[in-house]
Amino acid sequence: MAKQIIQLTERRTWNALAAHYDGVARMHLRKLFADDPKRGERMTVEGAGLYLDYSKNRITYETLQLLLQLADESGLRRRIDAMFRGDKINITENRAVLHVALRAPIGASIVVDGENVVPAVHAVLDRMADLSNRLRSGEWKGHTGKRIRNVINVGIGGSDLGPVMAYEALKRYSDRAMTFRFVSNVDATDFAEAVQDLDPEETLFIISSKTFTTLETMTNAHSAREWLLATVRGGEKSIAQHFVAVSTNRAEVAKFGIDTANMFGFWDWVGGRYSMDSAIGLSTMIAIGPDNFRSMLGGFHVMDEHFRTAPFERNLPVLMGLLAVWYSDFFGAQTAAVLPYEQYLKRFPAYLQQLTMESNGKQVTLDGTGVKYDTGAIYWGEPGTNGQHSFYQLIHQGTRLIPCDFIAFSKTLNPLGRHHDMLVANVFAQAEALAFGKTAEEVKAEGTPDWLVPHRVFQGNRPSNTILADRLTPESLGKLVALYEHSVFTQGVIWNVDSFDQWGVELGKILAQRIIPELESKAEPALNHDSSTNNLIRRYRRSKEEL
Ligand code: G6Q
Repeated sequence: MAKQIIQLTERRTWNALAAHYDGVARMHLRKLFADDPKRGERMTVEGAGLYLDYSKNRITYETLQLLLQLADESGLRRRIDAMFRGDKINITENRAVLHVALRAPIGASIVVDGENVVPAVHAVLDRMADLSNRLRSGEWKGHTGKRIRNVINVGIGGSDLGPVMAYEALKRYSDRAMTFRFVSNVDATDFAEAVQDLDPEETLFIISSKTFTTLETMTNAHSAREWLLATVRGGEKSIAQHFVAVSTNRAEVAKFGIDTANMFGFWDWVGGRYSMDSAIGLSTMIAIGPDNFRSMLGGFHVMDEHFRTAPFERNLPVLMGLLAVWYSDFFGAQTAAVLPYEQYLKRFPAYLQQLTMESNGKQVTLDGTGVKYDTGAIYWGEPGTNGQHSFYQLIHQGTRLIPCDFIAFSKTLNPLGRHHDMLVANVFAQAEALAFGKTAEEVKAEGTPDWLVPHRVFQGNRPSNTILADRLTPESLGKLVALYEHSVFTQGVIWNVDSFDQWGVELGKILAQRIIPELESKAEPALNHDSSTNNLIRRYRRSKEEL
């Protein structure tokens, strides 16, 4: 990769944006809307079947032009092409970044190290479909001949958050005769609670781990194996009917005792947090069936193509990515809220936390020099309307600026009385209240006593995006996830960071490996940590001995 010599803060457009910001920061959305009665129609874009209204952002048309210019100057087009072409853009791990290949149609060609990877992707999908069909039809039986009714995905991070989110999001499409659970934490409570009401003879574990060496996953996998063998007394033979693996590490899978015929592979060019549409999505496919899974992939692909081909001014992920940069770096916004008004998307914010924060929580550029600007924001959120009765207070009247993404669907999967109109009315009302607020004059005109007026004023001018889709389907979920994947990519390109490594998770893992024997050893260990860590270890050792 060619070295980027010009630092972001030295770019002409960056400095133009900084100067421009001073003016925009003083403008109120009330005025911007009043000055341009068509703003709410103009600052919208429809792409890949999703509608984005970005008019309630603190921008002018000039801001938009400057941000788009910044994207050009930062080489966004070149970097998009490099990703789709299979260039090794994850430079610190020397890997291609090709989650887009996971949803490429069968005839496509994406070449990595001289090989078209698309046929291999489809071969794995076909094997996953075969397993899913056999489980869903009852043909695949447990060791004692009972039908498999429970599927437990054991994995963590990228091998867990996507599957959990997708299962919850697409529950309406799932086989309700089967139970799906997800175990991730090394805290034994996670495993114990997941299996406490299940019959081992009817349970299949999917051990999902790219490396097959992750401490949490392997600890849980071994506990699962003991739990199974305590009931199903078939020894190693029973493992084959109750365990399958999703991994890139064949040797470790075999060592665990899983038949490698029941191993589903993926590749080093699929990052953990970008893997829910690879074999890591096996639990999703078993739950919703292969056809639905393929339509989810279709949705991802439609958004991939939109991102790859749409002009930047009409490109949803590009616009959302640029707006995220605008708030992080010019308004100094520390966080961003994602607020899905769809109960099935309750795990979507948690999924996005990993996607965004593990990708762009970086402090050095691709050249290894320290950044002189803020990178990835803190993402958080809860499904509406619940959040309205808790943290929205701070978004409306607190001192911090929190850009919000509202996500809503025109049609509900559970039509019931007036619920859906009420739900959607709340999304629109929140975005409206945030943008326009309520002035002191308006509050006074309602007869509010003077002393109470300041408490009841809403400043407004709080920005938000509204994303509208038709209905939550496997396809629209794929589009939504891809929208955020590519928005994250756009931000990473502007910030010139490697959005695809995650070195920040390493140190704690290494230190834990050192501390485990110190907690377990019978003899008092010689401790060489700092005084706080030493003291905590001693205290824990003492109290675990007490009755
Ligand atoms: C994601 C990260 C990380 C990873 C987990 C699990 O991008 O790489 O969250 O997914 O650490 O790793 P394994 O799949 O190797 O167990």
